[in-house]
Amino acid sequence: MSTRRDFFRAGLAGGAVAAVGVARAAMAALPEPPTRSDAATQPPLQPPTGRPYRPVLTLNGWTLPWRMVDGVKEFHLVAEPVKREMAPGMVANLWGYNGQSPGPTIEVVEGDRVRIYVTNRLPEATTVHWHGQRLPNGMDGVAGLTQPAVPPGKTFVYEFQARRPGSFMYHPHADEMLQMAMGLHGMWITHPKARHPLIADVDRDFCFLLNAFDIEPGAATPKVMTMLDFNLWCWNSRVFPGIDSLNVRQGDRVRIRVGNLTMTNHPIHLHGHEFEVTGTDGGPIPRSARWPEVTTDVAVGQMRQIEFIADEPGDWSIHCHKSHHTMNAMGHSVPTMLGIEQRDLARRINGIVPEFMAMGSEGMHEMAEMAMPLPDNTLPMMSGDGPFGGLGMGGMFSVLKVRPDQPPGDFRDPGWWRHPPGSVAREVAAAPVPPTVAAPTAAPATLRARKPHQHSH
Ligand SMILES: [Cu+2]
Repeated sequence: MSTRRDFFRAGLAGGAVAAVGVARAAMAALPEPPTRSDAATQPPLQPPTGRPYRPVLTLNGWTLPWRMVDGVKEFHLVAEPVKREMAPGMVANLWGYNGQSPGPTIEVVEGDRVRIYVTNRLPEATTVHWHGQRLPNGMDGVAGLTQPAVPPGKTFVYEFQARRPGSFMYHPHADEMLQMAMGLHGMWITHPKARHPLIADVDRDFCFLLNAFDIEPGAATPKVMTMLDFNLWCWNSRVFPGIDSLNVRQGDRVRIRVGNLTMTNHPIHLHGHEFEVTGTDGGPIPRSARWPEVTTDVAVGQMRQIEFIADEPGDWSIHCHKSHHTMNAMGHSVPTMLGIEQRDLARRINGIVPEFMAMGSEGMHEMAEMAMPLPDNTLPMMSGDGPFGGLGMGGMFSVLKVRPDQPPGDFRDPGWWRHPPGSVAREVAAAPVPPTVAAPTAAPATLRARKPHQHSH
């Protein structure tokens, strides 16, 4: 039986958790704000007090502990600058809550009375908006509209009842574009208070936020005026290969809750299984309105909650289906080099720039496998080593690992799937086939006939 004390002790053993007092004397009445600085996925926080529920697992994150005061769950969020490792080899300067971006997940039970202290350690005013909640208007967290903004150095308190079960988010509603571009947000899960006809008991419950940053290769701080052209597509401010795998036991009913706080939509695609969207931030979906999918689009400001039975063993990709969202920071102005013979060009440039490498003549997979010289604090565009070589992925990509022998409740990474003999795609004996060498493309005859002036470029 795990207790809150065990949670803290386990964290301390890992060297990363510390309860930190904010001006201890002045804030004696407030709950201590726990903080974590590392990006390791923490085991689900078994509720030490209050009504029981099956907790969620936040990918590369954690759940915020609380204290009970006269039947009210009290939390303490601290908005502050943080350092976030996005994947090994790159640390970003972000804004977050309690040591991390995203902030810790808040988990409560339908009907709970909650009191959330918010301390602002940022250099500018902020608020917290509780996305999707039914609450008194003055608790909605919109600076100027429903409350004065929380000035730097001050603590405000929000109090309301968690009225309906579901998957929600929290984020600022003050200088929003900048504060969200810096990584200020988190998830909120309200568990049902009793058996709910539309909410299944699941064996594994995962959650993560989609977020995006624009960080120049070699830099560490996001460009905050970017509106659309972000270059790091993240789950919980992590990019592949920094995103932990989702580890389940074969036969488990699995729920994954995905919230989107980027500025574009993300079609999230799961391999090997069909799922149903069972809920949104608007609540559980009636059974008659669910249908099977293998991809679900999560639009801006939406939550999608998917469920499936993990009955196919193996290592199954789960990723955004926009292919440039499964790559890390890159120069968008690189021309297509497919089919362009660069060998002689590279040889001549090497005379001047020894590290120069010609890229992409035969596609870009080669880049996944070669060690390119990169600026400091920059990730390769496509990386990750799998059991069969380079994965050639980055960004919004992870792996659902389904194992017959994964112990119930154990979320540890079981390693790569060992495929049964004869079950992997393999080379067959055939005459060698030379790769197609693209000749400079001639315009089709019809086009040439009609538009003679256009074929000579
Ligand atoms: Cu995407």
